[in-house]
Amino acid sequence: TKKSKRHSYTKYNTWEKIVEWTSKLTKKYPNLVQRIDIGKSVEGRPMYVLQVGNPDSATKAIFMDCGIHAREWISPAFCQWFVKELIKGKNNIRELVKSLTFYILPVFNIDGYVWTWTEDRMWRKNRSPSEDAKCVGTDLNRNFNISWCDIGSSDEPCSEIYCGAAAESEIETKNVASFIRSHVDSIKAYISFHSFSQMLLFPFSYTYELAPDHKELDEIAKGAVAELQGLYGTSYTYGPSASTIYPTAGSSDDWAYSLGIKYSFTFELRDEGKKGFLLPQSQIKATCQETTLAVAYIAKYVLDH
Ligand code: ING
Ligand code: ZN
Repeated sequence: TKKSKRHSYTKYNTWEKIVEWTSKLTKKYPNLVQRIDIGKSVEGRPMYVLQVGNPDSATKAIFMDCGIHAREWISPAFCQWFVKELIKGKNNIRELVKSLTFYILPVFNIDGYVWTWTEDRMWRKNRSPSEDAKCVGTDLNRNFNISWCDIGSSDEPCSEIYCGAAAESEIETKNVASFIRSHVDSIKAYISFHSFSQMLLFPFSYTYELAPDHKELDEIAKGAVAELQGLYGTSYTYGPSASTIYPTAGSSDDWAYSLGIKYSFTFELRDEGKKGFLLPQSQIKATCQETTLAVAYIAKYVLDH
C-alpha cells in the first residue's frame, strides 16, 4: 500500500499536490468540506472551490480567492493554510466555522500557476492565446465587468495588464463570476489575495471617488490590520485601491462590490519588495499566521453585521 504523505502547508505546492490535497480533504472531512467544480481553465484543468463550514445555504457566506496572478505564490499558500485553520477550528475560528460558509478557491489562475512552475517563474496572466497576436495571456484582474479596460489596463495583448477581448472574455473569470452571481444572496464578503506590498485594499480601484461604504470599510481594514500587525509587527497600509496602490479598472473587488457584496477586500501579502514574488518558503508560516488573524477579524465582523 502507498504511504500517504502529509500535505505541507509551509512549502509552495505544485498544482498536482494541491488537487490531491483537495481530494483528500473531502474524503477525510465529508461533513465539513465539499469540493465544487466551477468549470475548467483554458487548458482544461478543473477549478475547484472548497466549501468549508456550515453547509446550510441560508448561512452567510464569504468567498475567497487566491492565485489570480500566477507568480504570487504566497497567495495560494495562504488559501491552503486558511482551510487548514478552519478545519482545526481552534479558538476564535471555531465559531466562524460553525456560523459561516466559506467558499475558497485556492488557485484562480491554474494554467498560469503551472506555467510558473514549468516555464517562467515570473508569469502573471492566464494562458489564453489571443486571436491576432503572438502574445499569450489576459490579466484576470482586469477582465471583470466593471468599468472594463478604462484605466490601469491595456488593450494590447502583449501587455502584462491586458484586459482581454471583452469583459469576462476569459473562461476563468466567467467561471468565478458565474459562481459568485449564483450565490450572491448568501455571499456577504469577497476577499482576494495577491502579493506583494503588505496592504489591505478595498473599493474603489477604478476611480478615486470614495465608495459609498468607505467609512465602514476603512474601519474594518483598520481593525484587521491592527490584528495582523499585533502578531509580528509586520507593517501594513490600508485604504481604497486607487489611491493606496494604483487605479485599475476591471478588478474583481470592484466587480464584487458592484454586485452588492459590501465587504470586498484585497490583500497584498508579504513582503514590501525585498524578495517580492520570490518570497522564501521560510516566510510562509508567519505570513499565513498573521493574515489568518486579519481574515478572522473580517469574518467575525461579517458574522456580527
Ligand atoms: N496588484 C493588484 C493588481 O491587480 C490591485 C493591485 C488590487 C488592483 C486590487 C486592483 C484591485 O495589479 C498585484 N500585485 O497584482
Ligand atoms: Zn496580483
